Amino acid sequence: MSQVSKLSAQQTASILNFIGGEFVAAASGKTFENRSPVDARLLGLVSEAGEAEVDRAVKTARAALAGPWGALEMAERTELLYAVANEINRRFDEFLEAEVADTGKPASLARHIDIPRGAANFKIFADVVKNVPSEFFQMATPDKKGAINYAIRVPKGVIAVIAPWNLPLLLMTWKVGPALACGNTVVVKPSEETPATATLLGEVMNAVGVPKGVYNVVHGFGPGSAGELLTRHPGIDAVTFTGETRTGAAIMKAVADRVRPVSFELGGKNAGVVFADCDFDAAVEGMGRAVFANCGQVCLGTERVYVERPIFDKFVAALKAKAESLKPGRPEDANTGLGPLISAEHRNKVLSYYGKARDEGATVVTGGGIPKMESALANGCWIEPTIWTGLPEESAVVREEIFGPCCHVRPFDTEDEAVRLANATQYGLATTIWTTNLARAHRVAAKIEVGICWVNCWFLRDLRTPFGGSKQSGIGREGGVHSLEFYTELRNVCVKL
Ligand code: NAD
Ligand code: 6OD
Repeated sequence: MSQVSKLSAQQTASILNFIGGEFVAAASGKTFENRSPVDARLLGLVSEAGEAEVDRAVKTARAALAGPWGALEMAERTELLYAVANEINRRFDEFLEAEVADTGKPASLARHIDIPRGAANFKIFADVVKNVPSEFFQMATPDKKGAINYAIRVPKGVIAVIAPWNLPLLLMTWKVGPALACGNTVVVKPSEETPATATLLGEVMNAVGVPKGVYNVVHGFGPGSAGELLTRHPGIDAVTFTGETRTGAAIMKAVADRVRPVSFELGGKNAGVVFADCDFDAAVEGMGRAVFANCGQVCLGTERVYVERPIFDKFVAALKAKAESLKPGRPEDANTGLGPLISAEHRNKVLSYYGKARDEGATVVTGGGIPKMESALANGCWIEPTIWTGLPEESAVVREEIFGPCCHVRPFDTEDEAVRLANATQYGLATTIWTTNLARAHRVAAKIEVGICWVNCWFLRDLRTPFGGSKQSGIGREGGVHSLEFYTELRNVCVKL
């Protein structure tokens, strides 16, 4: 039976840590509940790794580096990664079921984005590492015999991967894929909210013959739990993390004494900029996705929308219609347009911003509360998609990341004003611009302080391009060869002839 699909009748952990190729319960016997955000039903009990399990996972990963994994040729390693991708695709429905159960997101979304990208992340980085050019220089020397000087890439070592809950498999494999392709081993700490697919991936690793200890998973929380234990462990060589900016700050402190490198994909308060010359229907459709997809729980999503004044009223009305067309419901229902938020705690946070918006005098264009659901779903973490206008830019609702299906819409009059408003944030992750004036698109894209600027699209990207955030939205870039900067060390070799 799969490790993740059934809740144990004995109420022992049904989701276990994965260490050295084995599924193991924590020696402490500690577990925590994994509940569905759709109806609060208990999905399983998760074994919470303690110091002993984290230590074992890191040491096992170290041993695998020196052992069978380190001994593989690159071609053998990449073959295994292609096999991992194929096996995820073969077990597509199991991954889909597990991801949808943990997140409550519409199955159609996970079917088109989360699971295919989970598999693709292994294939793309296997392709990348096979095609990296290396530097090579011939040098003159005083004795006229010369030297050759070149750089080789070696794995960084044991990588700690700390993942969030919004796109669990996609974002975890976005880091595990390149880490393994470069010859590292990993210890993954999935979010406590979404432990299933990382665990299922352990079965895949075993099935295709990835050596034991290469991929390890420890479950638990952040502070005082598996997350902090892992980032503080002296045996890790680097930390790659996706999550909130303040968690990134805590992880930086945890690794500071040992001066370990970090790669951070952090929070955002992304702007959408809609010019009057845009393709109106495409802009409404695109901004609708950028604001409401995954119930607003996408780091690249838009919570600040700036619309050129001549089309402001028409745009707000069209976005309102879009929001109101999204029906909340069960993930497997084809008519479901909106899933729940991830947890009751997160819903309380989002609702607190809904309250602040009202208190600060926002015009609530639509939403602002909790939808009425059928009784079986009444305990789920449902929330209404919400649009506000009329708030000052200093408002917490306009400045802080909410991570819910909501946005504030404000008019602008000039291109310069739009750029200034978009840049007025401590974050710098993503922007989406809508215009048919290509010269303007290039001009504005160059001025907006973000890691990625979309023009007339959103969430579209060739995975070989750099991905990451500016300002407080991150440190470093991953994607294609850019991932190699983090997951390998360059070693300079100079040979006197
Ligand atoms: P989070 O920071 O609360 O948690 C992320 C992970 O870090 C979890 O596994 C958590 O257990 C762990 N963690 C928490 N505290 C820790 C600590 N002190 N030490 C070690 N690990 C710790 O983030 P989240 O709520 O899971 O995800 C939502 C956030 O992630 C949002 O801010 C969103 O913008 C951001 N995000 C960013 C990107 C990006 O690419 N920039 C992508 C997805 C999500
Ligand atoms: O597409 C990706 O690779 C990526 N890292 C997406 C991040 C989405 C944030 O929620």
